[in-house]
Amino acid sequence: MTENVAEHLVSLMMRHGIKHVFGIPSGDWLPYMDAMKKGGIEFVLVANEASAGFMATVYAWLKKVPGVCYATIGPGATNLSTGIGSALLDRSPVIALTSEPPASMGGRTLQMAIDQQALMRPITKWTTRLNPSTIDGIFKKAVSIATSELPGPVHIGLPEGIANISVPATEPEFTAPSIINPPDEASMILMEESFKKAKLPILAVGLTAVRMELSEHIRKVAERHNIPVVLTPMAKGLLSEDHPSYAGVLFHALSDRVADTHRQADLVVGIGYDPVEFNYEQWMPEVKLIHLDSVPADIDSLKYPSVIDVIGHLSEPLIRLEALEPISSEWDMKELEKRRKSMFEALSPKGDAFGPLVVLSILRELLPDSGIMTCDVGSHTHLIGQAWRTPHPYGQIMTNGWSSMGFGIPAAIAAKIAQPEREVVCVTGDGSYMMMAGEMATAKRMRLSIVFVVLADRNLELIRIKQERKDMETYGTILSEKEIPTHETMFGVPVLAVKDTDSYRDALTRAFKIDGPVIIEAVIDSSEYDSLILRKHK
Ligand SMILES: Cc1ncc(C[n+]2csc(CCOP(=O)(O)OP(=O)(O)O)c2C)c(N)n1
Ligand SMILES: [Mg+2]
Repeated sequence: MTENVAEHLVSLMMRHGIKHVFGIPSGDWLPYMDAMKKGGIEFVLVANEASAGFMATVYAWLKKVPGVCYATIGPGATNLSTGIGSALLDRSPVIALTSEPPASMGGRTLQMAIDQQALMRPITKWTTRLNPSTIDGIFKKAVSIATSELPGPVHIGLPEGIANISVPATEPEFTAPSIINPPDEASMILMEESFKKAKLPILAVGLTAVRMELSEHIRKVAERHNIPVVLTPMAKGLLSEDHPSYAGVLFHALSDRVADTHRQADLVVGIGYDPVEFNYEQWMPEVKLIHLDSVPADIDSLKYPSVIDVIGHLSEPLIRLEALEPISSEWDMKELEKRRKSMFEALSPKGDAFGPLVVLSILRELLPDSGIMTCDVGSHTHLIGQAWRTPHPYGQIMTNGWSSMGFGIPAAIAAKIAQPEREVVCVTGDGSYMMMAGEMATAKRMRLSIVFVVLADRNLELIRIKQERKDMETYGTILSEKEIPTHETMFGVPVLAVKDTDSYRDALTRAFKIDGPVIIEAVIDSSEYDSLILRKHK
């Protein structure tokens, strides 16, 4: 029995639970799409290949399978590269496929052709070309590299013309994600010894802890020892904002108030703390660090000479910390509660201003706790990072490693595809929206019930504020001098334009009942950002 390369690739993907591939086709890709249609994988046509990379990133997180995206040769591949960057720096196991020139044209001048292997090298963990005679081995290696720590993208170039070559129709083998071993005993003993001596230790929780699903362990360690916990933005959801140990999110709005807690620490315990979001030295007091992660701490060792690396799977070391006698914590948990309350008070809407705070607070009220909110990159992200109550990991989805504008809309589409039973909303800035507006056609075509809230402030606010803080004149950051006229629909998606709180609440209530995507254009007064974001971190 034989089948062709395209069919075999599809059966390999099916064997790994992959049900969707995101991209924009080319002529050479047609046999692969045909095989997907017959084999039960949906090809999701997008408006821009960058979205395909973002979608594969988010799909992988939510489905716990490798995310797959495709782009054609040359410009398709360069567009896709922006999305692949997210898989790399937001740590998602993605298999990126691109069409490449056939081997016979190697080194020749060819329309659309660039060296795609060279293009992909710095933004992937591994890049190769598919060879029909070793297809199973290549796929196995791709899955294994993509899913091992730190997870990330791999690239497989598909030389043009190989799709119809016959290969044996063998039963595809399943490649399980690599097992992460517990840290070595000596490092865990060092960890225990240092932890027992601390009076004011703080837990700093990051992205790896989301992947390793450590919420329960983190909560138990915090409760056992009565100590505060800070989170990176992408670790939101690992500890409830109402928990007595919750001390806030690093880097984002009112970071100076969060610093009032971590400044006092005499020991930092990084739990899955990935500096790709925010380097330790940007916020950490100059004290000892215990770094529990899958890879050693990346930290300035002159400034922070005292680091204990505890490298491996983190369940075991956290169970050990849970089992210790409670330390004599000197943390004033009443003061911590006061700080937490006053921080959330400062992040709640005041008066009748129609700004980002009220937009977020009404959205939080109307979105069920089981829902997912994705966001983009800008001032709004900084506010969301601190203000958005996130009841479970991946309840809020952002890109704080790669931080590419344009992430939010495709992320919402992928979330709805991966978990259709959940309510999905996206909060995006107007600049970010402009980058990915075409994906409204994707959401419409797929009849995805997603509410897209566009914060229309006619500015690249985050950059405008940075400009202002440097005493520079506003220049090159204004998207539109005048209010942009609202259209009733965008690519067939209804647009509800609102300018005040009451009409926003009505529009949102209506939007949640509409079958299919809806855009809410919230024309906001953005002045709230000025006092809340880009504060000191130490
Ligand atoms: C692809 C990309 N280009 C540029 C930037 C730099 N950048 C970060 S935030 C931002 C402004 C975003 O504007 P908008 O989406 O309107 O959000 P706002 O800040 O207004 O809330 C820019 C230009 C980036 N992060 N990614
Ligand atoms: Mg804006």
